[in-house]
Amino acid sequence: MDDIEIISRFLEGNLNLHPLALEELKKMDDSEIERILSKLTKLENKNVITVEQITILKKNNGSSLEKNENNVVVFKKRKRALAEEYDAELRIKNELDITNRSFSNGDIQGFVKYFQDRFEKISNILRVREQLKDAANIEDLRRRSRDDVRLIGMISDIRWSKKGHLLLELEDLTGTITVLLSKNDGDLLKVSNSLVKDEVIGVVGRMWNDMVIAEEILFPDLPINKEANKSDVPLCLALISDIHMGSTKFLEEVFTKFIKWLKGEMGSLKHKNLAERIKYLLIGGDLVDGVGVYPGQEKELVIKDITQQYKRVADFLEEIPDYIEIIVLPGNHDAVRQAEPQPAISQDFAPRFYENSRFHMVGNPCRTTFHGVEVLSYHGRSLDDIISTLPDHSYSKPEKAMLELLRKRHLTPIYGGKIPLAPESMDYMVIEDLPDILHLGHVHHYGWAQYRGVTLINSGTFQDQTSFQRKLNMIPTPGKVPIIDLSELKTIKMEFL
Ligand code: D5M
Ligand code: FE
Ligand code: ZN
Repeated sequence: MDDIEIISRFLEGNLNLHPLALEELKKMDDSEIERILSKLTKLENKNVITVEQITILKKNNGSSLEKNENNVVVFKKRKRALAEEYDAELRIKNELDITNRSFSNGDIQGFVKYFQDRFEKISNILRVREQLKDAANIEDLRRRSRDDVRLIGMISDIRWSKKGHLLLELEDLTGTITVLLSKNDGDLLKVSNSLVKDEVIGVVGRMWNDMVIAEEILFPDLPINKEANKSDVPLCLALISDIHMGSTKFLEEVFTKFIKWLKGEMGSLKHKNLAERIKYLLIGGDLVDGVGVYPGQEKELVIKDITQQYKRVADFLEEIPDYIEIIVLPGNHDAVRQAEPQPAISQDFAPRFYENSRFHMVGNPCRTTFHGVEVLSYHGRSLDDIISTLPDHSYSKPEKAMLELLRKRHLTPIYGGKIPLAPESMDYMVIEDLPDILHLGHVHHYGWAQYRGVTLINSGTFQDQTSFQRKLNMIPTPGKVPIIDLSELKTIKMEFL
């Protein structure tokens, strides 16, 4: 409708419009205008209709027109939490979740298939690059007369030659070849700070005897033009991990504050308004401290039975308003197999999580879509390997190590590091489709970064520094909780310590 049509429709109902209200209505389609008009004609007091009144009547903001005690129709501000007004819209990608799908029996055939799948998936990502679209098989390289070559391979060995060159052994499905990064090419050699065994890379170079002299090393990386998805409803997602229930170092007061805030019982008005927009809570593993996870753990436990530990977590989580959906993935302290990918925490250990459909028990890693926003969650054990293997990384900057995972397009690029990997028939750890948010935990340190349209978040912990972490000089950041505004894809850091 144009200005005149809107004004006359409202005049027919004896309603005068403030100019700003008219502006707001002009943005709406006809059916929305008619819907608002039909509500306003019920109003007893028909003063000039303001833009505020129009905003209140917009769809889904929770306010309404109701009759008061004198039977007069008035505006009623919403009393329920905003997130309660909306239906949940989350989709768990079961096809990328190992729960109930594990076929691994750990035999050699399994490992061969697993590595082939890893290689194929990542080389397909690399092949999209202009420079690599004609990359050759390693076996064919030696037969070529041209001396400039392009290849894609998995790194099976990294070593320094006596003369100070960097030598990579690269493997594909047809053979292996040595790639030399010359000590005289300082810029190229910088890449040695981020290369790890078992990752798949692309090489541009030239043949020299039986070797490739590298001119450029290419990571699968992210395209530069990725647009982030956003939700069209004003809901939020809270990300946490590493609660460590049962540990003497579990910070009960801090966790209680967080739950109280979710219930709307704590915080400034601004923070309360934020809390009531939270529709989802995603827990990235290590809900409990577990038992027998490391030698001597019993001395650091207040709850020594794992079922009791889960029972206590459930006591806390069941306090959370019931319109909040809770997604739970396991970590290395949880009661599931250690080999990754890990299936969901089972009903045997955590029965109460299976009694209410608001709990979504998923595997590690897992992919979830919230109102169109894609979240990839992984507990984060491979960060230990990245941080201990590569020179530029530390526990105080987990987002930097997470960036390496994104650039390598793999959640656990180093095979046979600290993490046992199960040779499933496909590699669940490849980052094939790009997420909008990459969420990890495990290192107990808050982290945030943005890279090419992806938000990287480490959700920290609710456990104080353990004696082990003190020995390593690891300083955790308990009680910091990232809240994702799904409509703007912004992160708000809440602190509960
Ligand atoms: O791990 C929390 C962090 O502490 C993570 O970065 C690993 C490190 N950590 C803790 N215990 C050990 C042991 N025993 N060996 C090596 N690294 C460790 P979390 O999974 O919460 O224990
Ligand atoms: Fe942990
Ligand atoms: Zn952990």
